[in-house]
Amino acid sequence: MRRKRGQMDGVVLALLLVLLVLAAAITVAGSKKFGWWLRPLASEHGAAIDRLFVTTLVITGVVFILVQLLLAFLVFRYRGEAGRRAVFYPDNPRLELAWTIVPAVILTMLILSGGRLWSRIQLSSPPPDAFVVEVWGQQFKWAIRYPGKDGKFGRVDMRLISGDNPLGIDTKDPASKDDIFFPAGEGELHVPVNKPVVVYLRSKDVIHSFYVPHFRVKQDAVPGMVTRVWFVPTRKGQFEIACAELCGQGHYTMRGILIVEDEAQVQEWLAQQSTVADLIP
Ligand SMILES: [Cu+2]
Repeated sequence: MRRKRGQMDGVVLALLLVLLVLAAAITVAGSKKFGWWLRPLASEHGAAIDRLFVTTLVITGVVFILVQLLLAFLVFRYRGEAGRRAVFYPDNPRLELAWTIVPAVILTMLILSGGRLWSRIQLSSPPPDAFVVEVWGQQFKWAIRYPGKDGKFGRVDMRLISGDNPLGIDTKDPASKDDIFFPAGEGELHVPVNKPVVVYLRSKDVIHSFYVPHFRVKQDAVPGMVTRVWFVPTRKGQFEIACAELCGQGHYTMRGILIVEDEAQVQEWLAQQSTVADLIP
């Protein structure tokens, strides 16, 4: 009976090892095909985020590997054997203190540096000449509004929302006349390269989250309030916008396109678009 159990344990162990190797192989093959970890960086502030991310990964990764090795060693070293009796080992205050204080200190340092970086990015004000755009979340697409030549967004009121006026723009407000808007899912977000871009976020229904992985930008769009995020794109190209807040059944389809190009190209493109005065009678 004893031998049979030993054989079974051996089979389970072999299967686990095969599974482990298989999982590692799939992960490595997948990373070759889809890229490994973070998307190639395309914003100014992102480098500091990546540094903190890698630091956190290295610290937690080393601890993870050490703990697993220790666990494996202890499981093997003190495995059940004929004649062996368990030792009664109720506590060890010194050891417990050490394994409480050391992780607490490390985690506090990580959290503090994360908080400092976050406030540096999020609480700092964008320069006054920044490029400004508004992005609206709506199940399950993004709507976009540019302030137009005057640089000011017109007033919006949800009671004015209609088929022709999906964002509820108040056409009586003079600042709204030259606004340029794209109903949900109908436009691309064009922004200039190497210039601060401020994105004001709104939502028409539930909480969404404006997520641009290449820019290390992620900010919630909350119904009833306007949130803000700003960044400096450092690379021209097309980037994917995703929704990072589970917002309903179609959440996974909530994608948008962000195009970074020269400022002159953005202005030229904007000049070709219809304004509120053209579109809403
Ligand atoms: Cu969403």
